[in-house]
Amino acid sequence: AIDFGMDKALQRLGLKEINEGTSTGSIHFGSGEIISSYSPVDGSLIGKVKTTSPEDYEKVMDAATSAFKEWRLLPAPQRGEIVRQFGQKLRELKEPLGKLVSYEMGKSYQEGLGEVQEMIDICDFAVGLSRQLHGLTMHSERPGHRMYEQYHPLGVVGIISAFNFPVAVWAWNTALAWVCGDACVWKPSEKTPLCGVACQNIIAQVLKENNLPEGISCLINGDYRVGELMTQDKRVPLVSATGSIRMGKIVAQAVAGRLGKSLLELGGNNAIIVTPDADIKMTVIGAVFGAVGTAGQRCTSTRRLIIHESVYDKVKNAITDAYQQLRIGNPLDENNHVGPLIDTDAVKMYLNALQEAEKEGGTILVEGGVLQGDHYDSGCYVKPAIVEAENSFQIVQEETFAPILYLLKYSGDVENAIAQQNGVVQGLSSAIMTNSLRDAERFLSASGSDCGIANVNIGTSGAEIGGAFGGEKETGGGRESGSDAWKVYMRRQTNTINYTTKLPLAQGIKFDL
Ligand code: UN1
Repeated sequence: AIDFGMDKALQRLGLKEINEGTSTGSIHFGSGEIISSYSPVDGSLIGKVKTTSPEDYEKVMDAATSAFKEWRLLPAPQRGEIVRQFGQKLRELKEPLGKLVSYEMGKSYQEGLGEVQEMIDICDFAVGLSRQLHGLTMHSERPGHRMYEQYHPLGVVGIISAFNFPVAVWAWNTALAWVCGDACVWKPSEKTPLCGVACQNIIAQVLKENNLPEGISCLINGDYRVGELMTQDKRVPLVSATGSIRMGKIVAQAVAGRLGKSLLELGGNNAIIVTPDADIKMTVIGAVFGAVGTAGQRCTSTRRLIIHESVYDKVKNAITDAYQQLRIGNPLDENNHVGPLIDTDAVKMYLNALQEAEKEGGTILVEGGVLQGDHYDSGCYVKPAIVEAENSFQIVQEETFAPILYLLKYSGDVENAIAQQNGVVQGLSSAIMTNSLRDAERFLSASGSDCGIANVNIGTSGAEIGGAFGGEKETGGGRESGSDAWKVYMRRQTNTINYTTKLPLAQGIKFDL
């Protein structure tokens, strides 16, 4: 076996003790049952993490609430300085952390590094933002009055993240929330708990070096029951959750039940429309990376290709040819394009989806299947598949977190393609491959794509951190990362100040005593 340097990486991330299943005694480590983290790469045990019991959770919340009281008083640019230092540490640890992401989650090492790069980028963004948490000034209708609005820190923010981006999605949320003055409590996926511990170790070090309480960043571990402690907790004004639509509906209802705020980033069913004059080479690269990258486990993965009938065969042949070149195997080996799925449950869902697609009348163009043999011991390696299907198939309407690409056909106008692309319950990412200005603009218009992300001549995945990230409909409506997504992590206050000796009332109301 090739040595990919995992031991050294784990050591650099401070995961040695965890490896032996012991607790470091730090506030974020629980006393509950133990989760063992097995790598989907080779099936071996990477480490064990203790989960957070309800009693541990109380301690974490005490730490977070008292840290918040201190943190919110630090000027925002000074909070930015802490985030800058965190970003610096991430630069130093990019390789080991990227490797751990790859090993614990199964995405390619390049994508693991890319994920850490997203963390670094959002830190830089947050540092700049720390001097730009602007409100507006307005003109009061009353003489001698000044009116403006300001943004204040919100409180303790809960973050629930998914296995597929085990570190970046946390960073999108927490880096912004930190400069906004919030303390954060993070529940990573129970499928990637070591990524959570590694990140906590890094920020804990930065906070310690700056004599700040570790409660500014807390980690809780476990399954949905641990998440529920947060969604039902009035001390958590905002819960940001990434995951399935099913999970999102449960979180949203629990949080709304106590009139808290939730930021939801749920499933996608992303399509690329291919018009008659599309650049076929670009289409193939965009579609293949979108469909098989991260083994189809991004919420922005390309699941559907909606191809004009005039170029259908040409695109179909080019894509099926490209699939023959794909190398599936250990994601730490940079020669491979496609790594494993997260676990054998995911493999079952993948197989089930292929079966359903065939049952509904789909035609398999590129055969799927589970790989067997020496290098595929974990049982999580599957072949990326392509199925000719109809948008109306139940299985096409669903998000299957696996490398299955459905080819759909449209005829006539681009409106017909847009109708298919919008004809699902999800609304995250979308794209059009075209050289027609008219088709591109129609796709982007008010009657075009109904998704939170709409790209022209780019695939559906690989969004940059500078834009707001999220989607409409059952994707949940939340926006994270760039643009003005920071506003959700703060409370807004409108202030009117009277600097006269009279008290005129608004709307010209007379009230003489
Ligand atoms: C996710 O899959 O939850 O657009 C996030 C992308 C990434 C983020 C995906 N930047 O592919």
